[in-house]
Amino acid sequence: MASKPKEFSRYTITAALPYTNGPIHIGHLAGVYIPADIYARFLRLTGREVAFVCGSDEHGFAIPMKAKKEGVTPKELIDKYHGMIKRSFEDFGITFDNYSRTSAPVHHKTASDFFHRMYEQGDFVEETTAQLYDEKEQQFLADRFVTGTCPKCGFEEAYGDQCENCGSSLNATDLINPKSTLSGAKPTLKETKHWFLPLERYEDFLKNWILEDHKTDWKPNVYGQCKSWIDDGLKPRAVTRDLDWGIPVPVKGGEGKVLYVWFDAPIGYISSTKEWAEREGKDWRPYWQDKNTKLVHFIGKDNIVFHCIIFPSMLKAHGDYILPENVPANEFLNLEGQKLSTSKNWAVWLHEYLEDFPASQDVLRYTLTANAPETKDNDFTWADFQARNNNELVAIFGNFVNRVVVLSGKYFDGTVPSPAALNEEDRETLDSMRKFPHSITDSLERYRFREAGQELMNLARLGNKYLADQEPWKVIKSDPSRVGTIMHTALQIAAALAVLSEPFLPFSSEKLKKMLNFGRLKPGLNWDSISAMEVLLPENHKLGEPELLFRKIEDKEIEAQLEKLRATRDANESNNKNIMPQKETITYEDFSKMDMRVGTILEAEKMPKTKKLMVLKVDTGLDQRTIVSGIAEHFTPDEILGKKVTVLVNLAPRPLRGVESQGMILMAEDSEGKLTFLNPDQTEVPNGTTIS
Ligand code: B3M
Ligand code: ZN
Repeated sequence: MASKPKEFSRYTITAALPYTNGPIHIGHLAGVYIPADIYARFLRLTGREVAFVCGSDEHGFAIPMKAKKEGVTPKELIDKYHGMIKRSFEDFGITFDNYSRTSAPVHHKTASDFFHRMYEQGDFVEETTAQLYDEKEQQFLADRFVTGTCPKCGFEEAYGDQCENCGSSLNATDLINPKSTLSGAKPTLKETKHWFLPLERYEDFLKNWILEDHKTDWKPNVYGQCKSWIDDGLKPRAVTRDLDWGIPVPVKGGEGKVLYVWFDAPIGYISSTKEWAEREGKDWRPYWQDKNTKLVHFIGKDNIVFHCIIFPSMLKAHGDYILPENVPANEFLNLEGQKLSTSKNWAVWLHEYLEDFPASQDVLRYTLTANAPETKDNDFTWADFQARNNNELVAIFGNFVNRVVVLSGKYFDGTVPSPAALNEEDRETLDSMRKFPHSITDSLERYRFREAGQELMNLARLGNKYLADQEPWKVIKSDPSRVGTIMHTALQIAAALAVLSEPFLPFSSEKLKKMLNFGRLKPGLNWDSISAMEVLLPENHKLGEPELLFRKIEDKEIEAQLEKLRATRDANESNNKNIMPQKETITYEDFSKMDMRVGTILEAEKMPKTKKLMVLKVDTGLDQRTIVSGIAEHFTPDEILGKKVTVLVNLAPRPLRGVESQGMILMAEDSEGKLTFLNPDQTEVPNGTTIS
């Protein structure tokens, strides 16, 4: 049993603010919102004071880009998806105390005041630097407006602010071979002034607060990413952008600039709390400024750096705020072995799920909890979804509850019978039941939701096995009094299930409470009742009507889902046939500057700790040189030894993960991302032969 966690006066639970550039899918639920909701419900059920806040993230480059793609204004886009997302959360029983939005005036004010306070304190460094600029679009390029090769891992579609492959947080000028996502053009550099958060100032604080204080209680995947980020060296981060969509920079010289979306968005948790407190007639400050408040951020792994390094540094700099006690980030969920993708429509959208499986939110909640990517990326398959439903929810949980209520109706006219004389087995079963609140609490307080969900199912297994062993349907003829004891015992387990299932299966828990007529119980039952009270459902308590909690999911329903995904994959494949648009015209002079030679690969080895990079030794005819190439996921070293290749030899050398790469091997990449070498088809062409 883990040591008793520190008791707090109140709990502020936040869940990552979803971008309003699309609907939400099962990956969002699994990664962030179901664990956060389970935790918030559990805290409330155990008598804690909770503020569970979230809202739509409506700024940043992603919004105007998507609006342009959909041919609407950014305002129309955010209104459409804010409503859709809010409804999906309500449909799935995600019990936010407040779901706000960062376009709300309360947020603009809160974020502006926050920036202003830091500005007045001298927490920013003002700097005029050369930033990437798209001459054609007359637009500065940062964040999603620019992609290029990540300097940390070689991933070639890293964004200007973040590499989704290795999670690194980047400045756009860090990218190698940057390309404007607006026009495809190669950016130029243009001077512009921005305000930077000098993260290096917070290195000692972060090393103490994370690497020492949270060494044991933060999840290894979170701690590890923070540690490597700190070890890599903290650098200033621009907290403003040249963009007209967002919160205007509230200081002199900020005209035409807005707060960086990742500066304002986390402050959205505070704004949402303010909005809620105002509505409830409460003071918001204790939820963010009282050391006896436990602050927990629920996020996905791509948000770790922003929630563990950048936002805490902002909170520390501001000076009035507490810091998160934990940030139990989940890894990513895949779908049928492939990465979930909004742009490729490779997802199970929540609104579509409910059309195909009406009133089955709990089946998805249960499956996504059972398979949550808590420590590593995990895979959602429709086969597993069907198995979890049919073999666990129907065959164990539902079967047990149905037998208890139907048999109590049949043998005892729908009332709780007298327990008569409990035997050893009855007592042992009830003693086991009374341990479940502790074991589930222990898992939840360590953010082990998969473990907690399976423990809940173990309670249903206990009831199911007890009934199967006692066989009341056989004993009823010979010893009805014994059956009374059996059903009385089974009903206590059903009542425990009704209470303990609420965080995980809120809709089924509600139905079960109705079947057991919880409304007539005085006093009502709560989490602690189960181990504290001798009897949960007293003798002669009138039960409600039985109803099925879960139904069997047929193969044809699963086949229909798989068919839908096959159709999506086919559509993507045909779309992907589209050839990349031609880049902007260049002059012969531009081309003639490139010096391409025939070369031969002499040595090849995978670069340790990276997925994509391979270190090659190439004979270019001019010399033998080292070239780092992002081909490790496509070829093995043995496959390419001795291969004739085309080498761009006069590309400026650049460091890739500490190895200097002196040139580039030219490759063709098809729409599936498959690479092939561009090499002379005559092998006797000597190394050093120029290609023009
Ligand atoms: N809007 C969601 C994401 O990166 C981002 C979270 C903000 S939480 C303050 O997918
Ligand atoms: Zn990277």
